[in-house]
Amino acid sequence: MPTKFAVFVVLLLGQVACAPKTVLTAEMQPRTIKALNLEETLSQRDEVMLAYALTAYDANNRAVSVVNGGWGVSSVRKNEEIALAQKAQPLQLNVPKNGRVVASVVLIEVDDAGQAQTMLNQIRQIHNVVSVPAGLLLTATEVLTPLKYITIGLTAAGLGVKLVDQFNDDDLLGQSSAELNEKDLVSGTTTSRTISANLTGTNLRDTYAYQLQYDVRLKRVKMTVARR
Ligand SMILES: [Ca+2]
Ligand SMILES: [Ca+2]
Ligand SMILES: [Ca+2]
Repeated sequence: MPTKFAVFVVLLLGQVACAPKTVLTAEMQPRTIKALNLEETLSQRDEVMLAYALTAYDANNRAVSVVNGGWGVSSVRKNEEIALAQKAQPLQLNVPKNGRVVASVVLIEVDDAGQAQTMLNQIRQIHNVVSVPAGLLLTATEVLTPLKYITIGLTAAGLGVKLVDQFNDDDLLGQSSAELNEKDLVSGTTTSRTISANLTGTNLRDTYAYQLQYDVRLKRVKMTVARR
């Protein structure tokens, strides 16, 4: 029937006009944290928090955007494991074509829980993707610690100095980061990694050990972009 055919042609033209575009999306989700050995053995509890970030780089190795997250402050006892999937907000951002993404996380044992909570509330309030200003240029040749990544991310969001002040007062128990490249994509559409980080050390002759797990995912999703 001509009318049905006409409708088909119109729909087809519509499809061509709104050609699906693919977007590379990165996700980060903290999974679990387990206290194997407390930093503050005497009080038998640590007050811990996580600060984490996803940073996207373009094909020219320029950091272009960042999104920040925070969890805590939570009191933990020895051998306690905390499930974070429902508590720690997932991060998501788009990665430029032929780009890559770096996931970074730091674990902090805080001494002033009130002050740390105020900072975490601020981190959670700015839970959106911000662009990285050219002045905060991160190049591939620089050796960057996860803490540096997070500080830069929070600086880009307008919070960095406060965070560094906070870290000077508290104890950085450990840090971890992982990188996913567009080339890692399995069958060209998705790649997912669960990172297990053993965060151990000694502070004032007291040893501590934590186990942190987080997921990092990269996937290509189809997006229909209407053209006018
Ligand atoms: Ca200890
Ligand atoms: Ca401490
Ligand atoms: Ca403490």
